[in-house]
Amino acid sequence: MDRETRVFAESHFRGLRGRLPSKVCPTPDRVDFIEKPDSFSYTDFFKSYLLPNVPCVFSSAFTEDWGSRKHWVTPSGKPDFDYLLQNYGDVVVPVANCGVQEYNSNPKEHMPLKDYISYWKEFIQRDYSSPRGCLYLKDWHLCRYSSAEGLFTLPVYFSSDWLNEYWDTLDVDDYRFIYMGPAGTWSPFHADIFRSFSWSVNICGRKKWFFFPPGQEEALRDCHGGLPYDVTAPEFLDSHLHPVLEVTQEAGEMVFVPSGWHHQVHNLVGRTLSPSTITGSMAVTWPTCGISCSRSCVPCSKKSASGGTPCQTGTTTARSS
Ligand SMILES: O=C(O)CCC(=O)C(=O)O
Ligand SMILES: [Fe+2]
Repeated sequence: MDRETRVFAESHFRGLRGRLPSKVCPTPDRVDFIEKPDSFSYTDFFKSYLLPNVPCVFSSAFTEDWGSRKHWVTPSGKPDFDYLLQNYGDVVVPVANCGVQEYNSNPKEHMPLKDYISYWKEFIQRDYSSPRGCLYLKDWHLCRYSSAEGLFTLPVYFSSDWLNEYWDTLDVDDYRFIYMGPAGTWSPFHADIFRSFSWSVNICGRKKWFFFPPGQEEALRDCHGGLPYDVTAPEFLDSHLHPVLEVTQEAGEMVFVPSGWHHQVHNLVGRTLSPSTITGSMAVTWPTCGISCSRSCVPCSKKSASGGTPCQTGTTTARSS
């Protein structure tokens, strides 16, 4: 955290005198798109997105120098299977079957990356279908077992990452994941682990994100209190009952997922390949911000659940996509 942000944060939290903010959490009706790295500082991010706990999308200019965007992608914007095979072919990766629901997730198996890429090629040849189902390589801890030198650069906005710093110190685990899969692969409705913030860069392809502000998930529970598995089912995507923020993420773009926001993610274009790193902060102010925001959003969701006026209606996008 730089000095300007620290001074701002200290004064902000001193002003709260240990209380949670009483103001209702502002739920945005659109997701901001940040175009230029040069004119967007850490303080800008802290004040406009991290502290209010709202999502935003960074343009591909923010990840222009990433080695993965150069080496993992062919000149025509597709995953470079040859490069991936040469460098990681024998690495064993976790693979989920998107076509099978197991509680609110999917069953997982493990296989060498070369087997997954064979499946993927065959899936494309068979016009995006396979008797093996729709397999999604997810939660691959590439940084833990291989050198990720030069592939990714930690964006300054997420440089305070207490979750990974903690696990790195113990040398037990990490929360830096790679996702890869053909069109049709998707991640069911969830909120990120330990109420952390997260960010996700799309290396190639296109992703569709559905975001629900903290507390809004209460309106989606079934009669047993269970959360949905798939919010794209017709009963959930009625934007009058369940306000949802929809974001289309293009290649190179980076999505900031605030704490406690439930989301569901679909890979749209032929192939998608993206690393996703879950971040937190060493600064004690971060968790405080997340908790206060989610609490104050709860009354909104109760209103919409009972059929009253929702906090916000309609589906919005980062841009005019
Ligand atoms: O890309 C995906 O399938 C899921 C990503 C996600 O949930 C995340 O980055 O938090
Ligand atoms: Fe997530």
